[in-house]
Amino acid sequence: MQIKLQPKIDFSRMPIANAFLTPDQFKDEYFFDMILGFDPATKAIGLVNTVPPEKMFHDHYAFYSSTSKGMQTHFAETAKKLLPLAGKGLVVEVGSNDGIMLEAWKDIGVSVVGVEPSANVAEVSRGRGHDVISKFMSDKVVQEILAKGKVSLVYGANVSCHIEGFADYLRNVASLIGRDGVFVFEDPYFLDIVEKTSYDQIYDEHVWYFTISFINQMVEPYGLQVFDCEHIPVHGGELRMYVGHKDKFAQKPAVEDWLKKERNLEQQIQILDQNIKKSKIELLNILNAVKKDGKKICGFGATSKGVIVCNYCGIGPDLVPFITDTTPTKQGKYYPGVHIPVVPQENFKGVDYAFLFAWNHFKEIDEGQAWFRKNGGKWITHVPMPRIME
Ligand code: DWN
Repeated sequence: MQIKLQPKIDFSRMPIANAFLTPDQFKDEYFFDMILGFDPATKAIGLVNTVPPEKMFHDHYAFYSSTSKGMQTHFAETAKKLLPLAGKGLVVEVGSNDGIMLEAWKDIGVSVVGVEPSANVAEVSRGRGHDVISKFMSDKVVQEILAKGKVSLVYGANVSCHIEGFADYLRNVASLIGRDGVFVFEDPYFLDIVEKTSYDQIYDEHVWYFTISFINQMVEPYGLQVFDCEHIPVHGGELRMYVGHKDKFAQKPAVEDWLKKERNLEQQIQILDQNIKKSKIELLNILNAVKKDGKKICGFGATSKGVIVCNYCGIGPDLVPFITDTTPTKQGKYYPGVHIPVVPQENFKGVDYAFLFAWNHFKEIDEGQAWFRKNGGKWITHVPMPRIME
């Protein structure tokens, strides 16, 4: 199925969100024109210009999934929930990163093979004893997996939306699950992005912004459909979709309920565009007022998302002098595009305000840093609207 994206929201020049830099790399930094597009025929919402996958996913990928305790709990619960679908077959986890979910499968005795093209994070999971194929998904990888056994479940968390060749990927998934298996995936849901003006979910790695309407069109040629779905709160709101063969898996009522909400997608994109522009003005008003008052501020969590906020709004070290993060490979480096220094979380002290670039982990962060608010510190967020949190 041919996807023809019409340009809708122009973010202008953006860097690679996970390409943390050393100063000698500033002059050769890679940028692309980031434009969100829509295809009325397939209902696809995605990036008009994309970055070659090899530039984003390689042997020094910066994001390690296990950096959040909350996500460890989420994956442990998810594995238990999906256990009946795994049955006695083989589970395939696409985008297994450092093995956060592979651990959860192992804990409940499920045989699983991971597929992870970023070699450094794949190596971490191999070190924990997991079977991981460190390649991009392909026809060859499908054969390699099927040689290991019959696949009952293909699972992917925050990976399917990263795959530019989505039609080929679905063909591979369809070959893996056959008529009996199920494909379950969870990615940021487009309607959550609209509702929360969480435009920072839009970046190079996220090529697609999923709706059931789009997925149904894409899987239809294989006799598949979204037969169930559920809204989950992680990463700012995701829709977990269950895809299986129409003859085997009857559609549950939840699917129709969500499909109703997906009407007028083009109009929802227009609303998002207007709200993003308002959000930028309001956020800059807050940050400029903090600066004018001579207050101390830092960023908390050097997320991919924050790279978009900073680059889109023009927030550099003059407004946010440093960002703290627990990931050793990000520390001592500079934030893509705007070159704000990233430092270990131990440096999170002595500030009056902290801008939550990792707003999706707020509960975990606020509990872990309870002393901050007790001592008069205040969090700043831009989701769902820019504000100083009371
Ligand atoms: O889809 C993707 C998601 C799942 O992960 C990828 N495209 C890339 C990545 O996106 P992100 O960088 O926006 O993810 P997170 O999970 O919001 O990143 C959190 C960052 O904050 C990590 O660098 C770790 C850091 N952190 C911290 O410094 N202190 C996190 C917590 C909870 C903390 O207490």
